[in-house]
Amino acid sequence: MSEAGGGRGFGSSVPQRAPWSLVAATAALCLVSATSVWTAGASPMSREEKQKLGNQVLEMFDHAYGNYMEHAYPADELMPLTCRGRVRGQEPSRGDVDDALGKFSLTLIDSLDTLVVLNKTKEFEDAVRKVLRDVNLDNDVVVSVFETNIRVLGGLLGGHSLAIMLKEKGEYMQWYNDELLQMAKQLGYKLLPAFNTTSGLPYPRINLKFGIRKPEARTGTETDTCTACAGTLILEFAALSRFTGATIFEEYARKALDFLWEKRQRSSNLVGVTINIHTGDWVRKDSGVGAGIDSYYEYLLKAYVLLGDDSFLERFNTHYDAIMRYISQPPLLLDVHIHKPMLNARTWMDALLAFFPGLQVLKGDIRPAIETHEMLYQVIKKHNFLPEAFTTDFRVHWAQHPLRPEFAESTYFLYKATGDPYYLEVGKTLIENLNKYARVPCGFAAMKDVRTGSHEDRMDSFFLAEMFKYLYLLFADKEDVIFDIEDYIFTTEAHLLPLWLSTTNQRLSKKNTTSEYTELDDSNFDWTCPNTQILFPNDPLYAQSIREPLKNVVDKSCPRGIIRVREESFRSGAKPPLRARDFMATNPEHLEILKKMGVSLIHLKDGRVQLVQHAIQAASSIDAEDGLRFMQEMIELSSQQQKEQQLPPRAVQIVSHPFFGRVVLTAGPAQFGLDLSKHKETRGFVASSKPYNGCSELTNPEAVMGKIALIQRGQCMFAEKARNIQNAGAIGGIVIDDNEGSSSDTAPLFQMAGDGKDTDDITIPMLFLFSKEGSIILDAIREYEEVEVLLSDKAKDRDPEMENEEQPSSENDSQNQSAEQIASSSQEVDLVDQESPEESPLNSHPESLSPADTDNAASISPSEQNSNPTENHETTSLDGECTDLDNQLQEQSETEEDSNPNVSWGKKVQPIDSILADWNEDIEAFEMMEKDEL
Ligand code: DMJ
Repeated sequence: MSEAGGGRGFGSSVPQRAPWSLVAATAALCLVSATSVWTAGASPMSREEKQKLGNQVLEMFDHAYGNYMEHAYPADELMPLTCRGRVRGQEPSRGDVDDALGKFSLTLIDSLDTLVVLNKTKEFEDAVRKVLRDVNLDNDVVVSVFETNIRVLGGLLGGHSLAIMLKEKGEYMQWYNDELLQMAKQLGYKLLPAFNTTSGLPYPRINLKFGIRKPEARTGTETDTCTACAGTLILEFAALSRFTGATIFEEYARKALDFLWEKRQRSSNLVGVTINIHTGDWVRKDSGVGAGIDSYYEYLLKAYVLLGDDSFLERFNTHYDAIMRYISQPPLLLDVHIHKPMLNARTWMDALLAFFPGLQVLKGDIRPAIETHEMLYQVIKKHNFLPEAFTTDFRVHWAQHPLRPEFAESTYFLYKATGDPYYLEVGKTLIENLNKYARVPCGFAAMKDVRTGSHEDRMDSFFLAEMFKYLYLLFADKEDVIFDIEDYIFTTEAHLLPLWLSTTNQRLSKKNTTSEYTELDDSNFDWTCPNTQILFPNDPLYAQSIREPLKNVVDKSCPRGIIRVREESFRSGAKPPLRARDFMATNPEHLEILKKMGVSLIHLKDGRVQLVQHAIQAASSIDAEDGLRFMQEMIELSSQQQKEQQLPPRAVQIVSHPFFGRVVLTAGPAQFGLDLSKHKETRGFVASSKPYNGCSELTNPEAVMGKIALIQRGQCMFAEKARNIQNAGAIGGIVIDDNEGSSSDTAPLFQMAGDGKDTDDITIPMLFLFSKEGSIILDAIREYEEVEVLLSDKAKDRDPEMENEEQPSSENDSQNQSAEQIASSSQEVDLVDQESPEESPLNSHPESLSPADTDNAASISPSEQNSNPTENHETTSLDGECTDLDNQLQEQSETEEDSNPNVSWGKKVQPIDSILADWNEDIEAFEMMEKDEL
């Protein structure tokens, strides 16, 4: 795809200028800029190098956008492994994730303003015409109000904002007459029925054609929504009101925000993750800055920037103060309970919180931003991407990574604030990893599992809306962008809204907003911008000096979670409370502590031990609180162990032309045969066995000899199939599911069980592919005959020699063509549908967790009783550094609390009846967290 647009972009030669500049989108707030010239630390990056990287971003965007337009449009998203469009209803449902898809060409709309930022003005003009011609906003489909707002309404408004900017410049978009804005208004009206609740909080979903509640709508029965879902509307809705003069949108979004503010937990000033839209009760009382809450905070601060309304800044500052007091445990950000904010609600963090350092830059709080960003970067260096969730000791909790842009966003803002070339190097790593691990012939595929490097057939629209903008802008100088980015604010989906809206159609300014600000003591709030001389005290090594102590925080972390420990313990020299992971049922001292905490041990008939806690039996309220935490840890540990006892997924990587290792499929392991985690991977060409089910002696041994045999699932035991192909001389086997349409995207990991007998005779590796992944290999054979794959526990780096064989000029063409052919032939796969009752998904590990209905209870199996559970965990090196880190955190905690008299709230001794009153809510909240999905 050719680059267009006014001769700008990285190809043009412009004089070198200092890379540090003002923080985009902070014009109305704090202009945090690095004022001193960079003289030390990370070496400065030359203009040429930055141009090279910028051009690489452009090429990557072309690869993603070009493949979407060629193979998926007008569908909502591209499926980059099968190279076709994702059309809702035509693919197996993925649950809530699909609520973003409204049959409105989502990716095209989400990409509109990215085209302009990347100087693809001609393509933008074409894209706008396509939106106006093809997009229908009146489909009978139930969509998420939040996603539709940030991606579609935001996309249309961002497109409109840049269309009028271009029109004014006089070269492009001269024909444009606010058509995108009219569409945005139409969509705005379609979303309004969602606000028809007594609280003013919107329903989470709406039918684009029938709205809410009508029988045809198939929605409107929900009672809960997430805080971010209700609190991330004001930028788009206010922009719509101010662009059009129709005040109703801003009014509704303000009401929802007012209600959330009213409902904040008054003593902690935190909000929960989900709220009942009718009663306003918090449904989930855990609180963090990631999933479920993230952009609520973002929009409070940015609403102040865009609308100039002090009330939003005041609210933001109040919440920020609470976040920094309770949730921030630098470099970690850990969820807590809103009503017991000194109590951690989790021992893991989610990837969405990676936006927070960027928001802290906007707020002007650079130090914690640098710290958290550095910690996240080290997690990325360890796993190539940020896993959806990772533990406090930086192990993978949820291994997916859907190419989220939050970390790139924070990197961009930190670079703008510090001018430190270190952040350019970070960006370079992100680019390299995307190309190395996520790039496939037909786009970029989400990571199914960052540990194996396997892919998911998914390229979310936010990848185009956000990732490419932030990466491009990171390396761009002012001259590389056709307009002044600092005249705009980024929405949470990185859509651009002009700051001049703050002075347009201001009919709903502060005086109309429900307010109770007089009750707040705002004496501690910054109403002025931080002085950059204080932030960067003439020290070009400022950012580096903050990063330095955290250099090895991930590699050298203890294999234990870092949990806030009440500082009373430190002060009094008392022993820290007993941790679930340290507990041994045979240790009399531990049993004594349990008793003090009100926890009793019940020996069940089947040999398991059940723990039950009655807070009222605890020696004191502090012991009761310790007991509660112990039980929560035990529940979490137990479910973690369950997960870890299952075999991890494996990878099938297609290494022959034209894939060159770029397509990695998630494969299920077998409980027999060669263990790929212990042995070298197996590489070989694939051949179908005859009979295809592999249930009898093969009739084509010459075809499978020395190869990896493909066998269909069903009709006999997996072990029998393995023996038959092994006898025919196969070096490995791949069993392909016979349930048409099954996919690792929607089904849980499948493990192949043995046949209940000794399977030591099976020495070849066996892997399982669901039908969709299997058909990718079958189609490749049809197309290329010789298909070589690699079976392993982790995808191998792309073979550089193979890569070199490619002709860069024809790369996209040939790849796209082959992928298209694969896609079309995939429709022809005709696997016989057979029953395979003997092969049910394995669950050989009985549930070891059985919370009782009314009590806080957990069970442990006998085998776990005497062992320290951490021994089963994947651990990182344990040495003196661990103690240092703990001490560091401990010291921090002490210093923070010493210097902050307000923190005594957290130390308050809670009366036992108040603990009891919270009891059931805690259990409920915890159980919901367990089920929680991003
Ligand atoms: C985007 O759609 C938005 O940034 C949203 O606020 C949450 N995160 C996704 C991408 O990860």
